[in-house]
Amino acid sequence: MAYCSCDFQRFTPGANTEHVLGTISYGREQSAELGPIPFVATPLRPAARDGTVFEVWTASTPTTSVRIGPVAGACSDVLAFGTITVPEGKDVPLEDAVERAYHHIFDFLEQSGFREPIRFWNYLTAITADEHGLERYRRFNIGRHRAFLARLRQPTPPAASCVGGYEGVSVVYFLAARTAPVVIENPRQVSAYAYPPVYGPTSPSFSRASLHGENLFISGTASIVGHETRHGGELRGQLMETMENLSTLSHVAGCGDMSGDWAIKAYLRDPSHSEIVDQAVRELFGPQSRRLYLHAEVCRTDLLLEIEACCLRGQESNAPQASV
Ligand code: 3EB
Repeated sequence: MAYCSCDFQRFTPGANTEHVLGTISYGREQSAELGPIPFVATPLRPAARDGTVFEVWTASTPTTSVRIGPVAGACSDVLAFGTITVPEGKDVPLEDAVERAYHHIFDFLEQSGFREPIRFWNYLTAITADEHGLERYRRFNIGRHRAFLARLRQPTPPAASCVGGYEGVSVVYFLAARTAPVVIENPRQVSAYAYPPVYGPTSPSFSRASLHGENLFISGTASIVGHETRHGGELRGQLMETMENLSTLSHVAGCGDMSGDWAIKAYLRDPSHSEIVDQAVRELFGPQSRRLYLHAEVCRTDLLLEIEACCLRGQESNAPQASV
């Protein structure tokens, strides 16, 4: 059995919350009945627009809630989940708010003992909007990069997704462990952290995938080959290229037989694309995969979609897996 699972469901976890690491909501604000369980109210909405969906991370062992500063978290034997709202203010440049949020996250990692982040999700409001002469996503990259430079123990950053939402506030949530992940790059793509400066003053700090034990966390993946967008504005072409990138990463990670418990999240600029995208996702990851389609703004305006995937299949091994 894997050390955690990820479910997409219509309701918040009910009476049995003993194993819950965290709940992420698409379409609903904080609800009181969850008590100390970390709850993330995202600025994203389900593509289907017919109510709220919850992403629920559950551990294979009982969890304990931990709050360290502004980070709400929970830990199992081998895994920590945490979340923070990005402290944006009227006169605070986004890079400063992001840098501060990530410093709080590193405080959480150090104090909880789960020192190695293995996967980040970043949901920003107005991601491609201009903020005093620089795009907000580019400001985000500056702030994240500064915090990683100061605090990240791993030689390369772990997997991540970064997309935009339309309502509410910017949030970050993450999974962490006591051992660092093995990071994986895609031979079809330039590493994001080596993108040329045309995409912003600081390149994005993420790896294409993190492998922790036998569990694979594939970053938000789009129709990018080398460092360039392919099939700009064209759905079928972007979908084909994105699936090729996901398939390549799965193979490189040793998960190419596509067995295991897959949880897939797709971010769609146009929510009416969900049926076409679902056909391709089912074909690659199988009809038994868990799938969630969200209405989101992808961080390049010519990209129509971004897809992430988790393959949860292995026990945690206690042996260190990467040099730190
Ligand atoms: C890309 O490949 C598309 O900045 O954390 C995907 C996943 C993307 C994560 C991030 C950005 C991020 O560059 C965008």
